[in-house]
Amino acid sequence: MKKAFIFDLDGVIVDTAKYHFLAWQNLANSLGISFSEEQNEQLKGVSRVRSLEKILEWGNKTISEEEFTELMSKKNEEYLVYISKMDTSEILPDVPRVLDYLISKEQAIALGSASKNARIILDKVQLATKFHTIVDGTNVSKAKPDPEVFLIGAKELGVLPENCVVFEDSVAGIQAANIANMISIGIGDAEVLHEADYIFNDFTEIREDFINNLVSAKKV
Ligand code: B16
Ligand code: MG
Repeated sequence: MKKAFIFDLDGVIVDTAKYHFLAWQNLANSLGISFSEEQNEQLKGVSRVRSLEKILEWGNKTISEEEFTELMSKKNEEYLVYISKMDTSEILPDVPRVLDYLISKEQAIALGSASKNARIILDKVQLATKFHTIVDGTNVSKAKPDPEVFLIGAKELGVLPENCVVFEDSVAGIQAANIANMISIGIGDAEVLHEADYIFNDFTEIREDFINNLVSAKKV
């Protein structure tokens, strides 16, 4: 039986949340807005536009449309400086093992990320060739928890949603997978990701027999 396995990027394959944090923090501080790691948590899986809107809301600040666009590119320029220094050492533990096992079992594999920088990051960590299709922030119009990103991935792989498995680190991403009627696997804190069908701290906990069961399982 063939299943599709859809991977989120930030927080699942690599820990780029720390770079988003540094770039958003600099930007927030330049506007006189304080920005904590807890607030950064709330931006996981959230689009760039929505992230800036939230920071401005937290700081009770209104800016012009022009300034908004300028700030968005400024944030991304700084983020790209961090990204440019990434290499394979930044891949989260056991991600390549799970990807290679799925490939050996001839399963379909997609990326389903909100990031417009997903391709650059996958190239930097040399994982781009492991994916049959890459769906990212440049292909979607609706942000997670809307299931659009995962549904496009399933369609491109020619696999029905109920035969798809999604790995996600954000609440919005787990909700998107559930709405899409896909099996949702949370990577991270069990309390935060309690809506997921299964939860693991990281990929080191995902064993081959679990993957074999997923290959024959169906979302109920
Ligand atoms: P960019 P994911 C998301 O990626 C991040 O979690 C989120 O923090 C970020 O704002 C969003 O991508 C957009 O990223 O600014 O690079 O387009 O977790 O969906 O892979
Ligand atoms: Mg993520």
